[in-house]
Amino acid sequence: MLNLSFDKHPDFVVRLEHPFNAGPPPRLLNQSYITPTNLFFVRSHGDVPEVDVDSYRLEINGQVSRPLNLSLGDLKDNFEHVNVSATLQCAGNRREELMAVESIPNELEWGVDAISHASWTGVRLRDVLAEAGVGSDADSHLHVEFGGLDDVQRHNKIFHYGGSIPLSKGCSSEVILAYEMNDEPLTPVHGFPLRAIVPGYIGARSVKWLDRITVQDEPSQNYFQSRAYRLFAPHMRPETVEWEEGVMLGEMNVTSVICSHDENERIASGNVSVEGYAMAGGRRIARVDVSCDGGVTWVQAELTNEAGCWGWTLWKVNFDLKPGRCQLVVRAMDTSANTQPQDVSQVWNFKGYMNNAWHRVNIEVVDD
Ligand SMILES: Nc1nc2c(c(=O)[nH]1)N[C@H]1C(S)=C(S)[C@@H](COP(=O)(O)O)O[C@H]1N2
Ligand SMILES: [Mo]
Repeated sequence: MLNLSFDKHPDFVVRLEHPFNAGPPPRLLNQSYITPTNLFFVRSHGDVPEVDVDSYRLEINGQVSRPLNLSLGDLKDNFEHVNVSATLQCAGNRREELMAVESIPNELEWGVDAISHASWTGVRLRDVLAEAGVGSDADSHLHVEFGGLDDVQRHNKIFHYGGSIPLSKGCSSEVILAYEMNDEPLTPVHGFPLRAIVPGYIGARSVKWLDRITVQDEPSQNYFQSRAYRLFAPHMRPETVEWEEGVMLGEMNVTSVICSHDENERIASGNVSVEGYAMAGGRRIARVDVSCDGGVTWVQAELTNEAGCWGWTLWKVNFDLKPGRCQLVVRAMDTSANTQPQDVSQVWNFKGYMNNAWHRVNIEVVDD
């Protein structure tokens, strides 16, 4: 049996024990640009599979001219090693705020913690596909399906987790098959021995315990591509859902979050540093605005790191706060001028995905 704490930080917030799903306390989340592995959030739909690395093989098949069957050693010996600094964010991040609008049964109640950043080492997916005889064709309508080794149960069926991305994305240089996270071999809970890393896309496409890559005409038929991780119109409910009508999620939207303060926290008046993260899938953050009066007036935050397109941006701002209740609010804009919706009720959907409303934290400021 694997140890259920999975070598995580003692303050890790467990959302579900079986299978293990957990994230870091917000205050520890933005302490460093690269999230230490013991603070990196975990989202798993099934139990962690035990993988024997000696017999492990990665199969590449489907619409390829040379199907491949590779050991971990084959991958490391035959392809260029690359390093990608990338943030993973679950499409269910900040579901908690959506649940306060209307309940969302049978889904995990994530706070702002289903996001983390790591340095990933592996080989480019496009190099492996080229070896299998698949060219980098930006106009291709093909898809790359990733299959994992974990068993997942949904609607009385047990199957392996999977998902897909368009081949055009799969041939971008940032998409890798990673065997290391923060310069160490992947830990079991993060996908040992190999996982896909698809920067800019929802975390669900970065398939862990990867053992199968299939090039095919259509997106994956796997439950986690064809039903889950679709975005539905606000009026849709589980009873009325037409699964094909949901938008299959890929690229992440622009979001920003306050990490330094908890809801209903009491703090001393005077100079207060408000801090957090902002993120846009594949675009840079252009500006982060923060308000301490519920969105009436705004100041521009300082962006404290030079992020590429694939990583989050950390930010901070100082306020001189007087005693009383106050609402902190953050909103960001990316370099394509995408902004965030003002109110969480505008983005409610019955699966609870992609909440990128302005993030609001109510605090009480008291005399020193
Ligand atoms: N095989 C497999 N891969 C998976 C998952 C899973 O349950 N099984 N969860 C996905 C989801 S929904 C997310 S958000 C990310 C989380 O990666 P992490 O656990 O390393 O943070 O892994 C993705 N890859
Ligand atoms: Mo996810």
